[in-house]
Amino acid sequence: MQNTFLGALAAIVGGKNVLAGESDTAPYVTDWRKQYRAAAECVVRPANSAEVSAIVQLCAGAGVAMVPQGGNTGLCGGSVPTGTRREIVLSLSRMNRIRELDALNDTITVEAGCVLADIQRAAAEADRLFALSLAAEGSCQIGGNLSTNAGGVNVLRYGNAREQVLGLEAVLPDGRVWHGLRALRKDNTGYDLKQLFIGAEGTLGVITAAVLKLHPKPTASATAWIAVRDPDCAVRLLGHLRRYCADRISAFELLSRRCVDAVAALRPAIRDPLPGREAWYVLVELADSGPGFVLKEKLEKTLADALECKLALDAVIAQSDSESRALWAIRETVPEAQFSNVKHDISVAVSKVPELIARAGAALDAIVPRVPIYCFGHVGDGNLHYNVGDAGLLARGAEISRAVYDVVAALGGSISAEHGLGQLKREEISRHKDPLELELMRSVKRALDPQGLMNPGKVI
Ligand code: FAD
Ligand code: 2HG
Ligand code: ZN
Repeated sequence: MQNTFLGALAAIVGGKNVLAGESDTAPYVTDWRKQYRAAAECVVRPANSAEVSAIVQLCAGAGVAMVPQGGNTGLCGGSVPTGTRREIVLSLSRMNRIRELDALNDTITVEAGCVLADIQRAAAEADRLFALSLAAEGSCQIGGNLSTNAGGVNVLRYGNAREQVLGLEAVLPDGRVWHGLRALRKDNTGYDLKQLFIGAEGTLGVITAAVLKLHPKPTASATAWIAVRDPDCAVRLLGHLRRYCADRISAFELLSRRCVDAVAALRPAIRDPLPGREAWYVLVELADSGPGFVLKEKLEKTLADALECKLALDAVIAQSDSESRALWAIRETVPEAQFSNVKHDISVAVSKVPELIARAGAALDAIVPRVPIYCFGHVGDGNLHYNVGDAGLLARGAEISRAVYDVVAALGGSISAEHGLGQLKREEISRHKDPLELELMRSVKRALDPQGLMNPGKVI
């Protein structure tokens, strides 16, 4: 029976694109943090939407569940099987063609398996910017980015993944293909169905292609590394920068001293940009059209004012692209420098970030005194990565997360700002969402996927 099933899959995609041996499937059934691992019947690697459709029809007929997978860089266990039923991994990685770039319409049409960095590169070659950017961009795929509604470092200026999409192509859980690849900026013809699939983490269908927005490519950028006394100063510094630099701010990232130390411990070649040891740092990036020196002068002047009124303690502005890359390398290495701990990807209103940090710290101190906290993230969007302890504390994860999430809830925040729910927060979310909202989500799930075959055990 099983061999017949694998044979039928091989007839669709070719034998070499059905992986069933343990060593072949291992990288696909373990998540990036190595927290989730469960066997799948096989991994299937289709080459186009028609093959995805045929696979989904076959699985629907056989009652086999499907786990869509992109670059497998997700941080909530959404991209790997649960091991609780017959499941296959449906890897989109062979579907990596850029179908079209329309420079006058400022759009790019891509297949789901395109690696994010390849889309950025194609846009840059056409003198455009594709604005989504995150440290995993060398391996995550656009299908995964859309399915998790990824955020990253440019959200405060360009919005998250959801806001980059004009059209979508998706294979529904019964195998039908929805051709929604419209490249329109205005289209009020009923419900915006593409938004259902974006952020659904593969539970409503398989995204196979998308039409994405492009922006003018900035000709100038300026990067600064700034020491601040505390998170309150960081948030007030953001307000100060906004007043003088407005929408030129394309990134505003906060890092605690502990994160910088963790990066230095992992990569001794990475140097501390400033001489002193302060408790908090901000990495800020401005981007604009026009000559680079104008932007740099603007940043210098704004930071000089900030230093004078004690919003900042010290600052350095990158004098070249390589200095800018060196500053960014510190920020982008933080995930690797502390990935085995109790993770929280949380958000509150930007103005409440300092209170969140203070109250969550106090709540944790009461249950695990002096526990190390790795606090960093996209503070320009009110999104913190608030990661606690080390691998030894994972066993107490539920208790620790409860303490953090209670503070988040009291401040009207979210327990998943950008990483999604996956398996990690599937249970926890029912404590936080309005029961009516959960019921509406279940109704949508039942309407699209009555057999419950799309990525079961994730989200709801
Ligand atoms: P996967 O991990 O393969 O899948 C993620 C989810 O999407 C799963 O539920 C999967 O089933 C579903 N899925 C994948 N492809 C499809 C498809 N074609 N159709 C339907 N469902 C699909 N995230 C951020 O938001 N911001 C960050 O700044 C950020 N930085 C990161 C840095 C590092 C070093 C790492 C390891 C991760 C980071 N992440 C970040 C998390 C992760 O990179 C993102 O969630 C990313 O969008 C996942 O893309 P992926 O292709 O790896 O998806
Ligand atoms: C980032 O912003 C990612 O670097 C990863 O979202 C966060 O490691 C983390 O917790
Ligand atoms: Zn992040």
